This record gives sequence, structure tokens and C-alpha cells, in this order.
Amino acid sequence: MVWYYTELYLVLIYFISLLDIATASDHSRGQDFAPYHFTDKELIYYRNEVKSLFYESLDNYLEIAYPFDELLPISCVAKKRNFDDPGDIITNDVLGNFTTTLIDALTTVAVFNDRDKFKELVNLVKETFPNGFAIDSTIQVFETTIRILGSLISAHLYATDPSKKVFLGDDYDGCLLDLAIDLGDRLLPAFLTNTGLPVPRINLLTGLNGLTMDLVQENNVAALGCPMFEFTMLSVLTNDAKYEIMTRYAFDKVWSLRSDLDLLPMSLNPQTLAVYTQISGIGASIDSIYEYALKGAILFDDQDLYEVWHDSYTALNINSKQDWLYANVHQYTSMLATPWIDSLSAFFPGLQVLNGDIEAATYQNLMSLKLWDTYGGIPERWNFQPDCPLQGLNNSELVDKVLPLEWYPLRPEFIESTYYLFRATNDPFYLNTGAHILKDLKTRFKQKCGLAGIQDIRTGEPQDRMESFVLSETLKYLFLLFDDKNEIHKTRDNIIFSTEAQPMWISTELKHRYSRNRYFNETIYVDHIRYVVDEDKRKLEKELKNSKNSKQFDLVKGIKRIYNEEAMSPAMQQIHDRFKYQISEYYKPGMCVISNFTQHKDRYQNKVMLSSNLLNNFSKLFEIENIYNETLIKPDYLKYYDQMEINDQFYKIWSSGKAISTPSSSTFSMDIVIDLPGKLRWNMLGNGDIQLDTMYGRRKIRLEKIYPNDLDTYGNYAEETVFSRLDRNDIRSERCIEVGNNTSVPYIYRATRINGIFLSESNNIYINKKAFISDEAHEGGAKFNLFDNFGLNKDHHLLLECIPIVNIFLE
Ligand code: DMJ
Repeated sequence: MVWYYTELYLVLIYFISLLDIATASDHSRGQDFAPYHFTDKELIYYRNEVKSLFYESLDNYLEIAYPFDELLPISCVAKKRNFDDPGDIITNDVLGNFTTTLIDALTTVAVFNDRDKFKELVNLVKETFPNGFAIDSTIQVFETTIRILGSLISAHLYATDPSKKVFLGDDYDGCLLDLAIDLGDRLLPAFLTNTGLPVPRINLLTGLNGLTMDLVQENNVAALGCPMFEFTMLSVLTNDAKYEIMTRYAFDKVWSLRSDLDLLPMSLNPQTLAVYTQISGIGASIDSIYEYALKGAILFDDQDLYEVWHDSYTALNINSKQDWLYANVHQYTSMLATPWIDSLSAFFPGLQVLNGDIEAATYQNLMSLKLWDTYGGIPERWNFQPDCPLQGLNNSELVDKVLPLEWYPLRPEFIESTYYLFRATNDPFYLNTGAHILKDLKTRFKQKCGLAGIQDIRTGEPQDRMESFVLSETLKYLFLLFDDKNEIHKTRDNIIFSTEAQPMWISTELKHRYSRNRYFNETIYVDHIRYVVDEDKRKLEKELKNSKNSKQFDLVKGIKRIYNEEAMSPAMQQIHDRFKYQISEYYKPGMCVISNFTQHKDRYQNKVMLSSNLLNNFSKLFEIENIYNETLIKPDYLKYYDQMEINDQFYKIWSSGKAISTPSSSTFSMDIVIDLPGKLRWNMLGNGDIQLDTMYGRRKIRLEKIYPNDLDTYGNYAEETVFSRLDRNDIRSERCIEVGNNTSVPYIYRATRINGIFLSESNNIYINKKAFISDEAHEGGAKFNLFDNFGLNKDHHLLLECIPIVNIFLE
């Protein structure tokens, strides 16, 4: 329905804009349309601009830098692998001397439907590698898998699918698949370790021989688990299941290393399983593991992968999610581990959209937008809260303190998520974001020979580098944002983008062929998988034997932690001091009013009855500025840089003139965590209420503490009369009578989130009373009585410290 109306509107706007062209054209910029109406003409213009940026950069690469891996866009020379120093892993991990830019860019040309160019580039790849990848380069297995192997596979799919515009038919001999097989065979020995987890690097010519310990000892979980995606595609295309079996075993093994909270560590030793970083989150080192769990579930129609996604996403929502971002937390305690987020986490909203979680995606993506507003790009790392006192610092010192990593190499993640959100909502808000980024690319990032990132966001110093993902991802997603009718959007092929934006799909015929004809017979891999599986069994039996006498669940009995700013025990106080960010105030007093611009009675606005949902109906569009005002600091040189969502022209056309912004609340919010052994189960009712029949598993409930006349999370003033009607007496015990006058309460609690899910103003949580007490030993032997920590009044409200939580009912 939404699509239908929107298309109708766009047609309408198109005609209106035609009428207006004579006077509204922006002739000074050589365009014959009125910008920010997003008419077909305007979108074509944007698409062409993206294409020009792409082709200019690619042509320069081919002319100047080919057959090396990259082109330096400012100095206009090739960026090569560091042949002199094989230990320079920062350079050499992705530059295998295998024309990275050319191969990674192949499918962007396919997405442009440019068959001639596609054919020319495929032939060039074929000519370049007559002997496959017999190159003496030690490279990163994961990076090579996503940038080279995935690109070859995806381009092969385009070349061989008659339904695609760039289908090559007789002009193609399968050379890309041959190369993919050759490369896959060179990478796969990385999985021949005693654990079945891959070492991070391998030499394309000599394999594992001669690799020094420092090159192979630490691998991150994304790199350990994710090759499964591209390698399974390779199996599907060849019927040789060894690629799938070896890499899928590694994926499953990685997942088995999660903590009780279902949180994965960031990196470990693939030979010993020793964990190097017990931190979990959604950013660098770990990002794609979630991505490939969900995308793999869809592409391969795989329920087990979906469960991995489901459980890991639930764990992230419980343990790492804050309203606007996912923080890095300790994998065993879920305590906040770092005060920063990194740029790569901007991909997550795209994944949430794939999961159908549009509201959550909207929130997370706005964080990236505000970062772009502030820094003109997404800093590699940004402190969302200060990690040291900031008082007395001048602007440049402040910017320095809040950007632990200060570069932006034109990564795609923000534009990728913007693209997904536009596909899901059709809100012009996202087209505006794209138009803004496109303008930035042309004016701030374009250099003599290509697109260059920013080396130092603090000063705006450009970076003389164009990584291959700029052409394969950043520009592809930007183009697709403006190309509603691209064949990718019209197909029934269930196309899924790889983490490198390489489109992947499996036809029904191929799927059947693989399930009928798959084989697994290469001795070295068959023997190896037998060996690691036997090892697993042996270890499991040993563990079971040892655990017979121990009480497994003693550690997670009852409530583990209750965070409260008052009445803390000294021990709790110490924890609080050490990890104060975990229970930091989420909201600070203050008002957020849109006052920076005037409303124009514009003639387009009178004619075009369209508005952006996000701009007009999302009441928290400006909350981020308020919450993160301490660390969202604009560098001086960007003082006059536009805040894209209130760009005057966009706002005039797409706001209804009634855009609202809820003032920030004056209340204090805290999280309480209830951990009980067992499996988390719950029921979301149609109206958004939550029904809990058991309390097993982990619940993280955010409670807002509201005093009379406070402004609450939803923008309401708490009227005094409400408080006098509430009962604070625990009907199960006498203990609350001593606390004071039972006829009124000094403040109340209200639940605003549960396990990362937002509750609306009218939502309640209903808990089965029986879930509060367990007299029986169960799932590991724990008995509990949650009433020791809570209470219950006669109106069935749950009481915390004898204070009613007004929307949690025990029945
Ligand atoms: C790309 O190679 C891929 O998107 C990967 O998943 C993360 N890093 C870069 C882009 O930032």
C-alpha cells in the first residue's frame, strides 16, 4: 500500500515539477529540475553523477594503477603491496597484488546495467590471471574472501543469469568461476588447524609454509566465521561441498564460543582458542558475524543460521543496546567496556531492516547521520561519552579527545543503511541524506584522480587512498538509493548483498542441483573434519564427566545485579564507580526546540502535499544532540557545515510545517538486570504490551524514576495527583509500612524498555505471579524468590523499594 501511494505521489510530483520547471529550474547548476523534489529527472541526474564519479575513478585506476591493487587519488600513482616488507600487514592484508580495485568494482558496473563495460572488465580479469592466483603474496583470508572471491562469484552470477541485463551468454566462458575455484583452493588450507578455525593469513603460492607465528596467532571472530558465506556459494556453484563444510564448521565453532549471555568475544587464537579480547559489540572485528548469520539464513534458507542471528541479536539488544547505539560490553558481565563506537557499526541498521525492525534501525541510523552532520563523515572511532574530564579544553582539544581514531576512509556503512531504510520506508528523508552525501563526494572528497577519504577529521586533511570498497560498496549503495527501478529491486531472486556489497542469489535450479549432486571427497579435508569433530566429542565427554559433581547454575542464581543510584551497598558502590557509564543518566534536562530556520510559505509546499514521515512524525529527531552534547563536537573548520536534515530546501518541501521534537526528560533512568537460569521466553501482544509467563533467562528493564512535575521520557509533565492515588504497601509483607505514609508516593517508577525494546507510553508488562517464585529445583537446581527484591501492592503493581512500577503488573 505504502509503495502504491508513494509511487502515485512521485508521479504527481513529477507532473507538478514539469509545470514548474520554467521558473524553478536551477540553471546555474545546469540542472533542469527543482532540487529536493526527488522527481524522476532529479533522480536520474543523481544516478548519472554517481556513475561519473565511479567511471572517472575506475578509468584513472585502469590507466594509471592497473594491474596493481589501488590508485592513490591525490598523488595519482598506483598503491602497491609492500613488496619490500612482507611484515607490513596493514598494507599487505588487502593488497595481494591481485588487482583488488578492478575485481571488487566488477559488479558495480553490472548494477549500472553497463553490459559493454562489464564484458570488457571480465575479459581484462581473465587476461590478467592466465595462471590463476599463483602469486607469492601473504594476505588476509577474510579480506581476500570478501573482496576478491565474493566479487568473482557475484560477477559470475551476473554473467551467467539470462534474466540480468549484463548477461554475457556466449561471450563468457566461465573464467570468473574458474578463478574463484582456484582462489578458494588456495585459501581453504587456512582451515586446516587443530581446532578447525582458520588462521588469519595464508600465502597464495606456498600456503601455510613459512608463516611466522605473529602472522597467524590472532584472528577476529568476523574473520573466523564469515568465510562461510562466500565459500558456501562456491560449493553451490561447483557441487564440491568441501568449501561449505570446512567454513561452516568454523562458523558454528565460533558461535559455540559465546558466553552465557550469548555474547561473542572479538578476537582469539585459532589454534588454542585463547581469547584475546573479551569485548563484544557490533563494530570492527565482529560486525559481519551477525550479518552473515542473518544473510546466510535468508540466502541458504537455513534455520540454524537464523537461530544464531536471533539469539545474538537478542543478546545484543539486552546487553549492549542503548537507545541510539550499541556499546561494546564485556562478554561475560555485559559491563560497558569502551566509551566509543566505531564507524563500522553504522552497517547495523541495514541488518535490522532485513530483520523487519524498522523502528530500531531508524534510531541507530540517526546516530550515524548526526555523526556525519558533526564531522562531515563518520569518524573511525568516536567517544559517545567522555573518557576523561573535558572541562576547560578549547575546541580543537575537545575534538581531539572525542575522536580516538580520527580518519574516515569513505566507508560505505552509513549510506548502506540509508539505502535499506529508504527501501523499507520510502521516506524522502533518506533521499535527502543521499543527495547530501553525493554533494559532499563531489565537493569535499573528489580529488584529481579519484575519491579520497579524510585522513584527519579534526582538520579536514584528505587521505591519499581509495580503498576498493569505495567503488564496490559506497558508490553502489548510493546509486541504488537513487535507482528505485533497478533490476535488483524488481527481481524475485531473493538477492542478498555480501558484506562487500556483492549481490548473491541462488536460483531454485541451482539449489536443487547442489542438494542432489553435492559431494565431499577430498581426503585432506574429509580426514581433517573427522579429526576436529572427534576432538570436540572427546572434550565434551570430559567436561560432562567433570561437571557431574558441580552445581552448574550456582553462579546465576536469582538477581545478579540491581543498579540503583541510592541505597547502594559499599561493594555495589565500588562497581558503580568503576563502571559508572553503565548506569549513566540517559537523559539530561533541557529543551530541544527547532529554531534555526524560518518556515517559508513556499509554492511547492502549497502544491505538493507530501511530507517526510521521519521529519514530521518522529518526535526524537533532535534528541541525540542533547544527549551526546558533551562529545558531539564540531571541528572549527566545519562550523558552517549544513545539518542535512534541516537543509533549508529539503525542509521547505518535505516538512508539513508542523515538525515536532519532544523535549528531553528531566528524569533519571536506570537499568535493572534480572538473571535466572533457563531459556528466555516472552510474548509480545498485538498492542505492544508484554506478557511474561516465566522470568527465566535475562531481563534488562529500564526504569524511569519520575518525581511530581518531572518531564518524562514521552514528553509529559507528571502531575502531582497521580502520585497520591498510588499505593506503596507490599501486600505480601509488612516491610513497606515502615517506610512512611502509604497514601502517597514521593516518586514512581515506570518501565520504558525491556530487553532493548521500546515501550510506548501506554504499554504495560504483565507478569505471571507464579514466575516470581520457584520452590522447585529446575534447570540446574536454582530456587528463587524474586519477592525478596520486589513487592506487590493491592493494585497488582510490582514494587521496587516499596515504590510502584506503574506499568508492570503481577497477576
Ligand atoms: C568492507 O571491506 C566491508 O564492508 C567489510 O564488511 C567492512 N570493511 C569494509 C568497509 O568499511
